[in-house]
Amino acid sequence: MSAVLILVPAFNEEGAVGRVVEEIHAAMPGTPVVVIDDCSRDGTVATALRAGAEILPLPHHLGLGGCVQAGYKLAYERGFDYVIRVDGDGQHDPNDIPRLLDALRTSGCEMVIGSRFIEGKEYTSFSRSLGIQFFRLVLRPILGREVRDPTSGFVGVNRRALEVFSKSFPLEYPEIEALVVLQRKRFRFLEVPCRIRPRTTGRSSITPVKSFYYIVHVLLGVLVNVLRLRPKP
Ligand SMILES: Nc1nc2c(ncn2[C@@H]2O[C@H](COP(=O)(O)OP(=O)(O)O)[C@@H](O)[C@H]2O)c(=O)[nH]1
Ligand SMILES: [Mg+2]
Repeated sequence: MSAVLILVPAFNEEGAVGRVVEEIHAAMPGTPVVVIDDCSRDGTVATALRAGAEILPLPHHLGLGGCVQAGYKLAYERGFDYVIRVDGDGQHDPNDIPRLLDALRTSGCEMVIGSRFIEGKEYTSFSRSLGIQFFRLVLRPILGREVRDPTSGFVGVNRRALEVFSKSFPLEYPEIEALVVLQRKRFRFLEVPCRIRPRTTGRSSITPVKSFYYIVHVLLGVLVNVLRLRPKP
């Protein structure tokens, strides 16, 4: 039987993380859940512990990418075969985890992405959907195919991707650059329909003001990764 770990990155998510952990336990009984705490200043750690999660406390605030990579390193070192990332803000529905895991196991793809655009209409803010459409266009020629939801953080990886990501993973806003890292390794990904729920507490890291910074930052990251894609002379 292959070993599965659920990783939950969290920064100041005391209002949501307890419920997230409980929902994961209900959907995936017996599967270990690690909440990676990015130096939260609220009761995130106490709430997650009460709900039955293990905590990976970061010694410094790293931002989302560093936070997720710390979790990937832990999972790789502990020998897990599959890892599913579920955000600590309650936007990902843990009932979708078995479907992601199933797709990961049966397809042999290195990564599966929970995509909000494959089925029906989903919750997305206006600025977010503009960003998604922009990055679809940017990524298409690089990946050689369309990715419907390139900013989704609801992703599952197998051990081959875990090995790569535990060594090389984008620091701040990781989702889009991670796809280019995958492409560099000629790894495959698959999108699986998922429900993304609106945030009910806490704050998103991508505010309208930060959107511009996000776009420039991610574009530069993509460019650096594309340059690395080219074969060495
Ligand atoms: N905002 C923020 N979230 C972080 C950070 N480190 C880890 N996270 C967690 O990463 C997840 C995704 O962040 P979020 O801001 O909701 O991104 P969005 O869903 O793409 O708008 C949440 O579970 C956060 O708690 C950080 O430095 N800032
Ligand atoms: Mg979120």
